[in-house]
Amino acid sequence: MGDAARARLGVGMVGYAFMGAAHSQAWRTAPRFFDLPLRTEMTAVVGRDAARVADAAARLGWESTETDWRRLLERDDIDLVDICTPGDTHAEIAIAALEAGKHVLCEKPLANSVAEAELMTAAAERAEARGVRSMVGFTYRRVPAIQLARQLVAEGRVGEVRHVRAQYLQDWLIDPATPLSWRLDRSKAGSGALGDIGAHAVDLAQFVTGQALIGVNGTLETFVRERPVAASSRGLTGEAGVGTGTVTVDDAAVFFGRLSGGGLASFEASRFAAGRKNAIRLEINGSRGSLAFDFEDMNVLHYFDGTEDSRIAGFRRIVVTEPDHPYVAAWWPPGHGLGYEHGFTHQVVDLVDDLAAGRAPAPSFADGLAVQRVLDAVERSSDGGGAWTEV
Ligand code: SOE
Repeated sequence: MGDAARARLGVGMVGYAFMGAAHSQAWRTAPRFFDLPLRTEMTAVVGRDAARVADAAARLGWESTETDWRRLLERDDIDLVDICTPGDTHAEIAIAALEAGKHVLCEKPLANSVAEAELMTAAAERAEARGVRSMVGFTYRRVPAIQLARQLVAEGRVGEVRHVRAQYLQDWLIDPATPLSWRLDRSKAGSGALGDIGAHAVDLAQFVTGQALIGVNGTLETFVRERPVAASSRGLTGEAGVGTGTVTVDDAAVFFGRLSGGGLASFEASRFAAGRKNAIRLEINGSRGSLAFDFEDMNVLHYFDGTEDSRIAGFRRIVVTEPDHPYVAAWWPPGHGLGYEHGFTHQVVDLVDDLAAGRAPAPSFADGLAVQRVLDAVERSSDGGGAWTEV
């Protein structure tokens, strides 16, 4: 579609660290590989330090800068606010932006508590009635192999779902000398491995099966309770001048759940799984077959068709890079593969398509709230010695 025919969508992004960089590449790349129905513009990026945000804008491709996110709400050239800040700021920014009539894309987990997530969802529902849209950033939904897995479950190819095994394993905290950062501070991050990566595992399990978790029991653990305070994180958790500070979140979470369809699910979220860098693993075992995925081999989905002749049946390794696989036609020839960043690009594509079509995007804030309720139930269960806890 030609530029003149498309309405403009001015984007203002808050935060420019890891997630800000990932979102920036998505806003830069989406219009170059996909035929977007709106003319997206990277209008402004926000950070508190004027010099550092100016540097980030130049590096990441933003046209202007602000040092206060509230300025985005006053600007007529901003249509959408993209929130890439720690969880403790999500509710305030998202609610204000929606009330100011700006669409919102908010990083996961939606909030640091169920109460905040409820307020955000209520604001999103009020805004929705005025055509102002919102989406929460569970980007792994947009990995082609995950989309295919959901399609296969919906087509009945695994039959009735009996077991879900979901793991999100990293190892970046194994070294006790790794310093404190906001992700280890409950007041900033809400929780640790549970909310940061367990949230993705919960969302994927619910998304792929199309079912909700109705109850859980679980245990959280913090293996390293004191860590050095890096110069850059002084004042964040430890006191300035003090050599170490306290980790106030979980390092690992292990929990079981029951799905609304009656199946059982087990979850592990850990930053202490040596050698596992970003291993999001999902296995679905149904009455007719199974599916297995590991993000460390993200272009592949394994499928076992239990209806096949047992002499030749076995897990089939599907390389999910054919043009008729979700999103793939816009990219490379079969077998050339996609990476971590493509999920963020697909997120922008789907969001812009929904905005142009006047559709409510998914995952919605209500979907983010549903995940938040599961996380909260896991924490309550752990506090209660691992007791069964309804979501
Ligand atoms: C850090 O553990 C982190 O960056 C998460 O916050 C992201 O959501 C995940 O995509 C990768 O790991």
